Amino acid sequence: MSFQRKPSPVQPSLPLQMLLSFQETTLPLMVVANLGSLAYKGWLLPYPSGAFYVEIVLAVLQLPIELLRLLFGSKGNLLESIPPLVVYFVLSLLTPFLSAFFMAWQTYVLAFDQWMHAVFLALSGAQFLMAVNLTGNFIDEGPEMGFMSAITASIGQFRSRQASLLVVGLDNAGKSTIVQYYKPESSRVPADHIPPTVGFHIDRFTRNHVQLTVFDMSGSARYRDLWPYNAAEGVAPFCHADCDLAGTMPAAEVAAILGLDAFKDRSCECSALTGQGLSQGMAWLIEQLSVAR
Ligand SMILES: Nc1nc2c(ncn2[C@@H]2O[C@H](COP(=O)(O)OP(=O)(O)OP(=O)(O)O)[C@@H](O)[C@H]2O)c(=O)[nH]1
Ligand SMILES: [Mg+2]
Repeated sequence: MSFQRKPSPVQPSLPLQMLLSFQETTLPLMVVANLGSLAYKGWLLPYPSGAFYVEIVLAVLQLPIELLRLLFGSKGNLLESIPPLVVYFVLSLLTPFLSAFFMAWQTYVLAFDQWMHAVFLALSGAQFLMAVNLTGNFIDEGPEMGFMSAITASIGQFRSRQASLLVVGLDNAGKSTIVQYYKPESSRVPADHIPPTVGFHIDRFTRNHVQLTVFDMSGSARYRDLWPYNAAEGVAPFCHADCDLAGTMPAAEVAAILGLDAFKDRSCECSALTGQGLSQGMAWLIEQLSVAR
């Protein structure tokens, strides 16, 4: 079994930029509408002393705070730079509080206030998620990890990861049975219904939070020319011993005969039929992928 990292192309995100520009343009309108709503309420309704002026100040302050946030977001996106995105993330922490204030906590809340700030909050939330995804891509691409990158790296960890696995080995070795075992139960082909693979078979599923694309190659001599040796970035030997059968050789003995001494720490007895040992095998493989990142 060999593994390969999927390259992540890093470019500024167009949808994120469109959203940022849209909010930059409409923000002054929203602030003016907010002040208009406050003036209307102040004219009609009695405010507790001081509350009216506090709300006016917050409405005015929303303009520079949100504008700075959007400008740093645009700078980080367009320059493909992480530090401005970190400032964007920090300023984004204020957005839900300001929106919540005008949607629920100010003295008088009109339906108009709720709608206006709910739309603004929803757009900011979508934009925040896009920025997290983009930052993760930048981190994947950059070899050096400074202080700022380390902060956003932890945010990037929540992104789903992807990897391609190439499964090769002798025919009838149990490759397809192992691959099926790793799939979710609902889409798994029962072990006694798995035919010998013709050519190769591609499966896509998620395991240990990693989206895997598995190329299950036939081991038959006539198809071995198809094995794309050059496509692999690394090789993870995976010695599969049918320990569910009586009289089978212990895994350590099989590894010794195959000269896999260097991989002793990774040999364990497993069965594709019972699943014994397979979870540890996949956990080790995923760990290698994380290390390779
Ligand atoms: N007892 C036992 N039988 C197994 C195990 N793994 C696979 N088999 C059986 O071995 C046979 C071959 O399994 P496959 O998964 O089709 O083998 P393969 O390596 O994909 O073979 P090709 O596609 O021809 O390269 C099937 O009858 C499986 O049920 C195992 O762990 N224990
Ligand atoms: Mg097969």
